[in-house]
Amino acid sequence: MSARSASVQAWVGLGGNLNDPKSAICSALFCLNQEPDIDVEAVSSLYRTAPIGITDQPDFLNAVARIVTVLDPETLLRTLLGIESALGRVRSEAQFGPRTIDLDLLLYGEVAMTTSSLTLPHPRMHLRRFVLEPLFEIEGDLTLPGGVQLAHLLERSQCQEVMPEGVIEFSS
Ligand code: PH2
Ligand code: MG
Ligand code: MG
Repeated sequence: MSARSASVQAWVGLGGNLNDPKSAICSALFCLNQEPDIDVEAVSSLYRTAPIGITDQPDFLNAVARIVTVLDPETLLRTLLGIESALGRVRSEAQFGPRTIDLDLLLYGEVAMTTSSLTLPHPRMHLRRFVLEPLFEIEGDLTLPGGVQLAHLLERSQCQEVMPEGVIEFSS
């Protein structure tokens, strides 16, 4: 059995609203794809989105990527946090406050799980149009673990300002 036969598709949310979030998102995608155990398969457009949680902060840029990986979920999460640090993110901000780059593990195959460090699917993704809209762009037919359709979540999500902000130039 080849190592690749154990590979899983996973979806990563990318965002940022300090300094130059577009180039931080591009760098994060490059770093992700450089990882020996991760291939970036698809990347959404970039979206300019109104801040959720703490509203008195700059607009975010957001995107979603589909990756394929042989890493288990916890190792993948640590890898994402490592890339955030390598790109200079300092973790002293408020939970929903401004940040240079944020990489969130949204979905890992069909897995639904909770540990002290990770909940899958991401516990707030179903409410966040800044996640649902770019995810829908690359994965219109997706059904989430538990059987709910992405299209249904998007219809149900509240009105939140999410505007296309151009394409991300990324080739794997
Ligand atoms: N991330 C947050 C809090 N609020 N709002 C938008 N629009 N986009 C984000 O990525 C975001 C947010 C914390 O991770
Ligand atoms: Mg986040
Ligand atoms: Mg995060």
